[in-house]
Amino acid sequence: MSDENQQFEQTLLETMAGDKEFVAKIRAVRQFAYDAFDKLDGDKNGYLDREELIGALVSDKTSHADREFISFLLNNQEQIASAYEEGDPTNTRQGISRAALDSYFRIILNLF
Ligand SMILES: [Ca+2]
Repeated sequence: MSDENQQFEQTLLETMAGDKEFVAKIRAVRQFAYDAFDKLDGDKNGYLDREELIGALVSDKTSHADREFISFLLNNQEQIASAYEEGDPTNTRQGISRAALDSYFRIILNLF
């Protein structure tokens, strides 16, 4: 095997390892979002809006690990919210619904 091929294989392996970690992280975020949904949804309207997520992010009660998950949700809020609109485009403005979480993570995890 040439050096170039070896190099290519090495890069490919590293990329795949990176994907595995990424998938594990995405799964962890999904689990967190499902488990913490009711707690995060302060006004119990069925949507996680920006204020609720930011409130949880800055709360002393939120662990470091959970902050990372919440940051992910905040950074991807619009994408997640628009993954499932229930036929009503105003839903994306209300925040993330459970149905949107379902659709979003199904789409993301199908890519791997
Ligand atoms: Ca809410």
